[in-house]
Amino acid sequence: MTATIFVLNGPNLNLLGLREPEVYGSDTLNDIEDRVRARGKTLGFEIDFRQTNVEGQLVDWVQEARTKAKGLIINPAAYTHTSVALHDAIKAVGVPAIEVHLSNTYAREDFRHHSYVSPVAHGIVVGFGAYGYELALEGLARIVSKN
Ligand code: CA2
Repeated sequence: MTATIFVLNGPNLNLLGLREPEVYGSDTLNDIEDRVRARGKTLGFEIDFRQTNVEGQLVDWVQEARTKAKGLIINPAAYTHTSVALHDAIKAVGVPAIEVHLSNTYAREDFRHHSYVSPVAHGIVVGFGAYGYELALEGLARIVSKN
Protein backbone atom coordinates (compact mmCIF):
# COMPACT_ATOMS: atom_id res chain seq x y z
CA MET A 1 0.00 0.00 0.00
CA THR A 2 1.27 3.51 -0.85
CA ALA A 3 2.34 5.51 2.23
CA THR A 4 0.50 8.77 2.83
CA ILE A 5 2.05 12.12 3.72
CA PHE A 6 -0.19 14.81 5.18
CA VAL A 7 0.53 18.38 4.04
CA LEU A 8 -1.28 20.75 6.41
CA ASN A 9 -1.68 24.49 5.89
CA GLY A 10 -2.85 27.06 8.39
CA PRO A 11 -4.75 30.34 8.34
CA ASN A 12 -4.85 32.66 5.33
CA LEU A 13 -2.71 30.42 3.14
CA ASN A 14 -5.81 30.04 0.96
CA LEU A 15 -5.05 33.64 -0.08
CA LEU A 16 -1.66 32.76 -1.58
CA GLY A 17 -1.14 34.23 -5.02
CA LEU A 18 -4.03 36.63 -4.54
CA ARG A 19 -2.46 39.09 -2.05
CA GLU A 20 1.08 40.13 -0.97
CA PRO A 21 2.99 38.37 -3.81
CA GLU A 22 6.09 40.37 -2.82
CA VAL A 23 6.17 38.48 0.50
CA TYR A 24 4.71 35.07 -0.35
CA GLY A 25 5.20 34.73 -4.12
CA SER A 26 2.68 34.42 -6.93
CA ASP A 27 1.91 30.70 -6.69
CA THR A 28 -1.52 29.79 -5.39
CA LEU A 29 -1.99 27.03 -2.83
CA ASN A 30 -3.45 24.91 -5.65
CA ASP A 31 -0.23 25.39 -7.66
CA ILE A 32 1.78 24.22 -4.65
CA GLU A 33 -0.53 21.26 -4.12
CA ASP A 34 -0.12 20.17 -7.77
CA ARG A 35 3.68 20.27 -7.53
CA VAL A 36 3.84 18.48 -4.18
CA ARG A 37 1.46 15.81 -5.48
CA ALA A 38 3.62 15.32 -8.61
CA ARG A 39 6.82 15.07 -6.54
CA GLY A 40 5.04 12.72 -4.15
CA LYS A 41 4.20 10.45 -7.06
CA THR A 42 7.84 10.18 -8.16
CA LEU A 43 8.85 9.47 -4.55
CA GLY A 44 6.10 6.87 -4.15
CA PHE A 45 3.85 8.75 -1.70
CA GLU A 46 0.18 9.58 -1.63
CA ILE A 47 -0.22 13.27 -0.72
CA ASP A 48 -3.15 14.40 1.43
CA PHE A 49 -3.07 18.20 1.10
CA ARG A 50 -5.31 20.37 3.32
CA GLN A 51 -5.83 23.97 4.47
CA THR A 52 -7.85 25.43 7.33
CA ASN A 53 -8.22 28.74 9.09
CA VAL A 54 -9.17 26.99 12.36
CA GLU A 55 -6.56 26.06 15.00
CA GLY A 56 -8.53 23.11 16.42
CA GLN A 57 -8.96 21.68 12.93
CA LEU A 58 -5.17 21.63 12.50
CA VAL A 59 -4.87 19.86 15.86
CA ASP A 60 -7.46 17.27 14.77
CA TRP A 61 -5.59 16.66 11.50
CA VAL A 62 -2.26 16.24 13.30
CA GLN A 63 -3.94 13.64 15.53
CA GLU A 64 -5.43 11.94 12.44
CA ALA A 65 -1.90 11.63 11.05
CA ARG A 66 -1.05 9.23 13.90
CA THR A 67 -2.96 6.40 12.23
CA LYS A 68 -3.17 7.56 8.62
CA ALA A 69 0.18 9.12 7.67
CA LYS A 70 3.85 8.13 7.67
CA GLY A 71 4.86 11.76 8.05
CA LEU A 72 3.56 15.29 7.90
CA ILE A 73 4.55 18.62 6.45
CA ILE A 74 3.00 21.60 8.15
CA ASN A 75 2.92 25.31 7.49
CA PRO A 76 1.03 26.43 10.60
CA ALA A 77 1.12 30.07 9.37
CA ALA A 78 0.31 32.49 12.22
CA TYR A 79 -0.39 29.59 14.65
CA THR A 80 3.34 28.86 14.46
CA HIS A 81 3.88 31.79 16.80
CA THR A 82 0.96 31.22 19.17
CA SER A 83 -0.13 27.60 19.40
CA VAL A 84 0.85 25.48 22.38
CA ALA A 85 -1.94 23.13 21.27
CA LEU A 86 -0.16 22.40 17.98
CA HIS A 87 3.14 21.90 19.80
CA ASP A 88 1.49 19.36 22.12
CA ALA A 89 -0.30 17.55 19.27
CA ILE A 90 2.82 17.15 17.11
CA LYS A 91 4.80 15.95 20.14
CA ALA A 92 2.05 13.51 21.14
CA VAL A 93 1.52 11.79 17.78
CA GLY A 94 5.15 10.85 17.22
CA VAL A 95 4.84 11.13 13.42
CA PRO A 96 7.85 12.94 11.87
CA ALA A 97 6.86 16.52 11.08
CA ILE A 98 8.60 19.05 8.85
CA GLU A 99 7.74 22.71 9.51
CA VAL A 100 7.66 24.86 6.37
CA HIS A 101 7.50 28.63 5.92
CA LEU A 102 7.43 30.35 2.56
CA SER A 103 9.12 33.46 3.90
CA ASN A 104 12.26 33.67 6.04
CA THR A 105 10.46 34.36 9.30
CA TYR A 106 13.78 35.31 10.97
CA ALA A 107 14.23 38.21 8.55
CA ARG A 108 10.79 39.59 9.45
CA GLU A 109 9.11 41.07 12.54
CA ASP A 110 10.33 39.91 15.97
CA PHE A 111 7.03 38.17 16.75
CA ARG A 112 7.71 35.76 13.85
CA HIS A 113 11.08 34.71 15.29
CA HIS A 114 9.60 32.33 17.83
CA SER A 115 7.96 29.07 16.79
CA TYR A 116 6.07 26.74 19.13
CA VAL A 117 6.33 24.08 16.43
CA SER A 118 10.10 24.07 15.76
CA PRO A 119 11.07 22.28 19.01
CA VAL A 120 8.84 19.32 18.10
CA ALA A 121 9.57 19.31 14.35
CA HIS A 122 12.04 16.85 12.85
CA GLY A 123 13.22 19.58 10.48
CA ILE A 124 12.46 23.11 9.34
CA VAL A 125 12.45 24.70 5.86
CA VAL A 126 12.14 28.49 5.77
CA GLY A 127 12.55 31.15 3.12
CA PHE A 128 12.47 29.09 -0.09
CA GLY A 129 8.99 30.14 -1.11
CA ALA A 130 6.71 27.51 -2.59
CA TYR A 131 9.71 25.29 -3.39
CA GLY A 132 10.11 24.78 0.36
CA TYR A 133 7.23 22.28 0.28
CA GLU A 134 9.09 20.12 -2.24
CA LEU A 135 12.30 20.40 -0.21
CA ALA A 136 10.38 19.31 2.87
CA LEU A 137 8.97 16.32 0.99
CA GLU A 138 12.44 15.27 -0.19
CA GLY A 139 13.72 15.45 3.39
CA LEU A 140 10.73 13.63 4.81
CA ALA A 141 11.07 10.87 2.21
CA ARG A 142 14.53 10.05 3.56
CA ILE A 143 13.32 9.91 7.14
CA VAL A 144 10.21 7.88 6.38
CA SER A 145 12.01 5.36 4.20
CA LYS A 146 14.33 4.57 7.13
CA ASN A 147 11.34 3.70 9.36
O1 CA2 B 1 6.08 32.39 5.59
C1 CA2 B 1 5.17 31.63 5.91
O2 CA2 B 1 4.89 30.60 5.29
C2 CA2 B 1 4.26 31.98 7.10
O3 CA2 B 1 3.90 30.78 7.74
C3 CA2 B 1 3.05 32.68 6.51
C4 CA2 B 1 2.09 33.18 7.58
C5 CA2 B 1 2.83 34.01 8.62
O4 CA2 B 1 1.93 34.36 9.67
C6 CA2 B 1 4.02 33.29 9.21
O5 CA2 B 1 4.68 34.16 10.10
C7 CA2 B 1 4.97 32.88 8.11
C8 CA2 B 1 1.00 34.03 6.95
C9 CA2 B 1 0.18 33.30 5.93
C10 CA2 B 1 -0.73 34.29 5.31
O6 CA2 B 1 -0.69 34.12 3.91
C11 CA2 B 1 -1.12 35.14 3.13
C12 CA2 B 1 -1.04 34.95 1.78
C13 CA2 B 1 -1.41 35.92 0.93
C14 CA2 B 1 -1.93 37.10 1.43
C15 CA2 B 1 -2.02 37.30 2.79
C16 CA2 B 1 -1.62 36.31 3.64
